[in-house]
Amino acid sequence: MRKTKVLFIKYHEAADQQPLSKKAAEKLGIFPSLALAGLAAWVRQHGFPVQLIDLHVENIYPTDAADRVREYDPQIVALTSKTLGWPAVIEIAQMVRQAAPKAIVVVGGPHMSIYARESLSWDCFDIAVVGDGEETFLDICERVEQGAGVSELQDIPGTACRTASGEVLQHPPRPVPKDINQYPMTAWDLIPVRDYHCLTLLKPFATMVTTRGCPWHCGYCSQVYSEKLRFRSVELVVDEMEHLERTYGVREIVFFDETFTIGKKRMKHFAEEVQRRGLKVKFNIRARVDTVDREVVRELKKAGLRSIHMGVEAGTDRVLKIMNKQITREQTEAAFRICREEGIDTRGYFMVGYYDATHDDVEDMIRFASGLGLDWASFSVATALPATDLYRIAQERGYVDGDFWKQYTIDGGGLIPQLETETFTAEQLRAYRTKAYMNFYLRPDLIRRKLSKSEGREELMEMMGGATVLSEIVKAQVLKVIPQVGLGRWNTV
Ligand code: B12
Repeated sequence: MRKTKVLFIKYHEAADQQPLSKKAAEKLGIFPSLALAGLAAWVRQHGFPVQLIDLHVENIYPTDAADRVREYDPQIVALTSKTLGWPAVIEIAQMVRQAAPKAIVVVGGPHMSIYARESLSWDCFDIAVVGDGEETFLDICERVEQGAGVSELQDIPGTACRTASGEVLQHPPRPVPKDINQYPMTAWDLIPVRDYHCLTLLKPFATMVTTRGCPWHCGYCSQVYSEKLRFRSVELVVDEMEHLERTYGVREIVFFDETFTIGKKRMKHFAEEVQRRGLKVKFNIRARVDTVDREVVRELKKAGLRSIHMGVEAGTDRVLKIMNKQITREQTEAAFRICREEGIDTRGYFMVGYYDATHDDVEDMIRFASGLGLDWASFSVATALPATDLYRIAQERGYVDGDFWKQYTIDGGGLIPQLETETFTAEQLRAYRTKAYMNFYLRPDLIRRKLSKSEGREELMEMMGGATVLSEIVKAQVLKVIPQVGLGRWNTV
């Protein structure tokens, strides 16, 4: 075992939703960080002692973990960051600086792939890692093991760092790793698997991502990854499922891949392998409507597929085109019909307020959502996240102030801009979202359908739980105490 101890700390993802009660916040779902637990497994495999603290699952503030940081006395602290979580990540880094002043604080994750340089204006961070983290992070750990201090970590490819004079350097990225099979499975032993929860999942559950990269370019998606798709082998994926079922009694797996259903041959192989090993664990997946194939859905169902989630986004081909979603309304109808006929639970995601959408488009979308035969639907107001086409257009048209997210990174937060356009005020968008939820969930045919299913009563309870959360969110939004951003995506699972 090497002597460099590495501590991974996961931020509280509900930090931007503080007005919600603890009960409601918990209902929205808490998931493990695959980034941190994956990197922990990887450096541990190379001999480094590791520990992981998840502030979210423990539902504690960063300062509540200070004693544990002090006690572990790590040489390296590793943090992950998404744009919306950025203020929460800063708080952790500041706590670490106090509790373990000598530790090198490394931050990675999607936000670093966009604003690494600006992030380092916060001197509680030493190094920002851009893109896939394994090789770069191992490089850092090995150098520290050999005695390097911060000043000797200033030439590492794939990082940004701050020099002694305060200058921020950003080095060229590393080549994107082609083979993701070389990385070990998530360090599940570091994670309190039974403590994670989500309204619609069988407990205990686990999460997995089996691919990296995405070849599509949807206008609202933060393009922080390479477009080159890379797959984990079916054998390794099923090994992990087997491990989760046998070791932790996991009953459901959430495959968080944006499009799980890529490659008919791969899907059939996956379904066969799960059945060959006699696994009982159920799973749910995310897919694009244009990758849904009846034969594949049937095979996946035999293997344990419980539900499928797909982005519908809009009810008109015109808006889908503006979003560059590269699907049609007809493909959407066909995909959900197949899933319904094959007995798979379905969830659709919809967005209101995309630029150049009209009031008629939104009304169309609301009607479309109710007519698709979905079991669940999530509606969100379009948010112009950084590194999206939507953000570029919003800047060009003056819907947001300059480079809002850059300033937010430097300031450590800010009131997330609501995408008011010539067509919609923020208030109208909120009203449409509420209308969409009411129209969808208060339909007698939906309630009847849920009651006719064996899990119907449970589902209605889930819906009631969801309604409580929703009413709190709406209340909070009316009071304007929380940013509009992203809420629709919170109850995605
Ligand atoms: C699973 C997931 C979720 C889960 C989170 C589960 C969890 N606790 O981690 C849920 C559903 C809760 C979620 C919520 C949201 N999500 Co999300 N999510 C994903 C998804 C699909 C997979 C993430 C994942 O686990 N990947 C697998 C791991 C291994 O990859 P990774 O996280 O990128 O980590 C690698 C590198 O980034 C790097 N790295 C990461 N951390 C660190 C740390 C260190 C120290 C180092 C060295 C390297 C490093 O190394 C890792 C291995 O190579 C991604 C898209 C994707 N395909 O990755 C979107 C994604 C991360 N989410 C995104 C968004 C926008 C959101 C929401 C804002 C949605 C919303 N509107 O509410 C919220 C944010 C909540 C919050 N406050 O943080 C964006 C983030 C964009 C951005 N600019 O930050 C993504 C990229 C989707 C997209 N393309 O738009 N999400």
